[in-house]
Amino acid sequence: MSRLCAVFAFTLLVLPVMAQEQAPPKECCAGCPGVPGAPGQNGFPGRDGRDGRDGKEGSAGPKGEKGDAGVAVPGPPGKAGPVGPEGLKGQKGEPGPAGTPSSSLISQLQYELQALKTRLSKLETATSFRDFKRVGNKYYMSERVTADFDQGVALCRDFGTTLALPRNSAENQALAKIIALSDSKYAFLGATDRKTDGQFLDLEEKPVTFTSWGTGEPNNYGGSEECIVQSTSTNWIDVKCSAKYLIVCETEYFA
Ligand SMILES: [Ca+2]
Ligand SMILES: [Ca+2]
Repeated sequence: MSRLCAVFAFTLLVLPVMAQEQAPPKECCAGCPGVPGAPGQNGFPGRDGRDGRDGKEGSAGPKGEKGDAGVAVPGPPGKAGPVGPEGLKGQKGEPGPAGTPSSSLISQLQYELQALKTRLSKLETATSFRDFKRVGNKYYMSERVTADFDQGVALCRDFGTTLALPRNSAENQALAKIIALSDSKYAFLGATDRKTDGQFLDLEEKPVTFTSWGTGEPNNYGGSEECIVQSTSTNWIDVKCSAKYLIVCETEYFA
C-alpha cells in the first residue's frame, strides 16, 4: 500500500465524521478500502453497580405539636374496704298488697279453726255446770251433786267428760277450790285399785303418777277401800267406792 493510501485510509477510520463532511477523494487507487459503513447499533446496558455505603445519621427533626387530651378509662375495682358502721334505721315502708294464702297457711288456719271449735265446745260444756274452773288446758265442773263412784263416772260421761283426777299440783289446788264451793268436803277422783290393791289406775287403766296422799293413806281400811276422794285441803284418802261424795267432772282441750 502506498503511503498516500495508508494515510487516506487512516484518516477515514479515525475521523469518520470528518470523512462524511469532506468530499470524497477525487483520486483513488485500485485495491483501496471502500467507504466506511454506517455506525452499528447501541450495545446492551451494563450490569448494575454495587450498593453504596450507608449515609450519616440525619439531624433531629423539629418538635411536634401538643397532642389532644387523653380519654379517662376506669381501672379495675380495688380491694373491698372494712365494713363501715351500721346506718340509721330507715322509715317504715308502705304496707304491701294482700297476698294469696298458701296451701300450708290454709292448712294451718284450718287446724287452728278446729282447735278453736274444740275449745269452744269444751267451754260451753263447762259453763253449763253450776261451778266450773279452768286450770291450764283443763276445766273442772260440778253440779254440787253427790253419788257413789260408779254413778259419778256415768254422770260425767253423759256430759262427754270424765271424773276429775288432778295430774299436777296446780290441778290439785284448783279441784280443792271447786270442792270448797259445795257443802261437801270430799270429791271422788277418777282412779281405783280394784285390780290390784295399792296400785291405782286411772279410768283408762294407766298408772296414776301424781298423788297427794294424806297422812297414813292409802290404808285400805277394812280391806275394801278401792276408790279415792280429795279433800278441800288437797289431801287424798282411799275410801269405799259405794260411799257417796261430791261428783266433779273434768274436760281437757289441747292448745
Ligand atoms: Ca285398796
Ligand atoms: Ca283409807
